[in-house]
Amino acid sequence: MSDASYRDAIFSTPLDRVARFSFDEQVVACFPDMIRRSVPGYGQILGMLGLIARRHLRHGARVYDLGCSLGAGGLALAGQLSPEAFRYVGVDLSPAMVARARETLADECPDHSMATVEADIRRLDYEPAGMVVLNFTLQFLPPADREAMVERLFTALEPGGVLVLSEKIRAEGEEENAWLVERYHDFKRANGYSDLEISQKRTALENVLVPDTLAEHHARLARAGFSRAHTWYQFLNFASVVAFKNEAFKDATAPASPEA
Ligand code: GEK
Repeated sequence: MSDASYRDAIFSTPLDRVARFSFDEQVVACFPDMIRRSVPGYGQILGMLGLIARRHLRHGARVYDLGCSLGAGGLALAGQLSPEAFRYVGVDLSPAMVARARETLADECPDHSMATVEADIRRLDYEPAGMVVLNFTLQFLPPADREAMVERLFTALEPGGVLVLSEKIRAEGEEENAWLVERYHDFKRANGYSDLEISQKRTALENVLVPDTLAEHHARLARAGFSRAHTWYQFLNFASVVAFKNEAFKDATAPASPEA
């Protein structure tokens, strides 16, 4: 990922009216800084994609990265897997994101198969895939669209395919949720965001980012047909789940396939 990214200062001055958050040019320019300072565990989750792929991805299979933004998921995979191991398709609705992702992926991983598509992930015609990455994207779809989205991804996955779903989550209990949100704001403060920035960003995301509980995610995955789903990561109110379609059993003690 290009580090020629600006520091996120979008909400640093008082705004009369805070507009709904959108992934426009202004956000794209500071996105790597914004996501690193705003999403607990972002780098660790990216770092695990290659390890999960090595263990579960059929050699040479297609990997969708939905809501790929600047293609960080693709860069993480290409950094860990050989060019023959997978074919990456990054999809995003924001033209500014896709343009930057396309450029970065071509520059940084010229030997890998790295495609980018500007599209709404709800309406894409999916080809069979061995892995789907939904890193902090489902949370931006209207809640009413999430069930059908997960069902479509289940259908697109090959038997043995794997879905990695990372999301901002809401805790079941009010008290627990309030504690997690407060500590999340502490986390943002510690990463250099002011109280004004935190509160204006919160307003901008109201009704744009609507988090589900982990139980809601697991129930939806089960309804779609995933045979098994594990929450493998949680840091404050951010979590990642891995879900398997008709899993071909793999010996957990065996070394990951060397060719991947
Ligand atoms: C990363 N996964 O760096 N169709 C396609 N894209 C969409 C849609 C949609 N309907 N709705 C939102 N997006 C990335 C981070 S960011 C998360 C993902 C965040 C896109 C939107 O344009 C944005 O690029 C991305 O989903 C969400 O690993 O900013 O918190």
